Amino acid sequence: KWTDQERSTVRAVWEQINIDEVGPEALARVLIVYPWTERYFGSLGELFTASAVLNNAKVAAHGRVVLRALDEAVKNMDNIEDTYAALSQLHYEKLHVDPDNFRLLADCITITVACKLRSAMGPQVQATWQKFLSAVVDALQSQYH
Ligand code: ZNH
Repeated sequence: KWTDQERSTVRAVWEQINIDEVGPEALARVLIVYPWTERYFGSLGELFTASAVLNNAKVAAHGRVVLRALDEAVKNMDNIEDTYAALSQLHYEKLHVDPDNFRLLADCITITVACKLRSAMGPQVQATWQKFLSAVVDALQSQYH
């Protein structure tokens, strides 16, 4: 389902991503733009303002966890669904995350990456990257029923 071109594009984008930067920034962005996502992070503290979100160490730490998990998908592009089966189940059964939020976060990841790669992320690269994240989103939803 992936062409060689798509595989190498996803790998090339991934190699340029600094997890410690993109993870915290993307998660902060989703919390700022879609404030209702805060409800899942009751333990994060008081995220009332953008600067509170951006300066929250737990947001940063969790952002890194989420981005690190993407590495698994990059390494298992042909089997993303199985790779994330347990993670999907966790979000469904235990965390009760509304699955619509996965796409919101995926979009925030793309925006954050685009802001860093700039011209290196042309339309073709962006389309392939979004197709990849779309497969990730589908996989995270796979155990919802
Ligand atoms: Zn999530 C958790 C991944 C999205 C919410 N996550 C988590 C983890 C991981 C993840 C890896 C850890 C697990 C364990 O510990 O075992 N996520 C992820 C990914 C994604 C996501 C990859 C996409 C892309 N999440 C999400 C969203 C949300 C969430 C969208 C909401 C809104 N998560 C969450 C929570 C948690 C998690 C709440 C838990 C945290 C703590 O720490 O507690």
